[in-house]
Amino acid sequence: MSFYPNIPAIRYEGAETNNPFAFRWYNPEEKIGGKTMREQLKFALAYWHTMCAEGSDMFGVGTMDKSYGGGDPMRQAKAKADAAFELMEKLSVDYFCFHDRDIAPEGRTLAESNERLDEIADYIGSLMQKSGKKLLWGTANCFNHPRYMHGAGTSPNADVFAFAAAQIKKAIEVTVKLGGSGYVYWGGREGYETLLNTDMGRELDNLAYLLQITSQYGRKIGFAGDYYIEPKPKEPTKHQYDFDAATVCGFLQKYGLAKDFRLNIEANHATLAGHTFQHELNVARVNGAFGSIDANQGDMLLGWDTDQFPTNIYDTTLCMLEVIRAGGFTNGGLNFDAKTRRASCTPEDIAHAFIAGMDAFAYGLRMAYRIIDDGRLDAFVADRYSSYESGIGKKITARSATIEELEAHALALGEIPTRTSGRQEYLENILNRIML
Ligand code: XUL
Ligand code: CO
Repeated sequence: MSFYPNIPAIRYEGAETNNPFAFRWYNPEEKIGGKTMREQLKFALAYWHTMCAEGSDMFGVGTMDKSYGGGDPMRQAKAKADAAFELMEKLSVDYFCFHDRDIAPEGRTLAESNERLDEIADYIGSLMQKSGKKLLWGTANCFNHPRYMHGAGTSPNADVFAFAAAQIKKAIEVTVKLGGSGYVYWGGREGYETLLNTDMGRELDNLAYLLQITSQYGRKIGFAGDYYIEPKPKEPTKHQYDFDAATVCGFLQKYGLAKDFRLNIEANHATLAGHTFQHELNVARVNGAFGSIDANQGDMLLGWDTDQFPTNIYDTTLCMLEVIRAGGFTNGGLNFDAKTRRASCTPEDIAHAFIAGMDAFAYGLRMAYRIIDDGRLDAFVADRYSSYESGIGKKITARSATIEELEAHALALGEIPTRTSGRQEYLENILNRIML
């Protein structure tokens, strides 16, 4: 039985094709930079958007049917899994990501929720075995239920903290059972609405403790992948502690978590924080914390997380340039944390959305290698810092310059004689010439 009878298997047909159900840039088996595009890009389907979200917003109910034949919630959960695997197969998407509550409905108690989760995880495990699809990462939904309204790890209520720890423990167990290569922590309620009722120091210490005990437990049961924090500055709370990549890197270092945790950078979260996607990836990379990507894009005219499928080829190009410079994905990948618009309400719209996102990243990957092969941007940057390769600059680079020496050097100069151009517009021309 097919859930998507109108979606054919999507194949690469090249840039000239007019077939809307074909890839123009994503050619899974084509080698680029020594690896296939499939290996380079590691696309993943986000269960919560693609399989669960029905298009509701603050002003209206859902517009899409995600009931998979309806009936008993556990029957529905299995049908949803069947549908997910059909979709991944047709779209050539090799990985998926989920929250515990996306794949199995929450029960009346934690014990019942755990039982349901085990049953569905086993079912998904059998589908994985048949299809070869893999789990990129798992996570726990510690933000939807009213018990988490004041936070999970940052709740003022110790019972809630314990509940969150238990829920994460189980989600890590399921991730390990399904061979996941990552586990994500997204602190959707880990922040505050007002400082008038908030002990920020205690909340941050508690949040770190939650990450410490749950991540250590994961190592104990054999999780060898990466833990990720996913920065986001706001929404749903007014202020979230995992504000942006730089904030999270400082937090990880302060609490001794840096060796186990990396960052899952989401494009739309970057722009919400007032940064570019490229900036957040760069911060992660220079801190040795680059891990994985939630691939989407926001709307520059809106101040919230619209989670659109990515189509901006400048962003995908500069993103893939960062990924290549970080050494490529190891345990991470490109998870489409993205949804079709509320009015794009048919299953075919899902196919068009994935094709757009996958082609945009495939194009970005091709362009990133073109930029590297062209070499002009790299050469410009190397030349811009060349004064650090000789004389006093070399001593600064070696950290052997004394303050007295630097002062003597500056006094002898009297003033900096030349004004050197940063040549931004020249470089932007180069970028366009390479891309167009
Ligand atoms: C929310 C968001 C989450 C995380 C996983 O903005 O990005 O879906 O990716 O909890
Ligand atoms: Co995300």
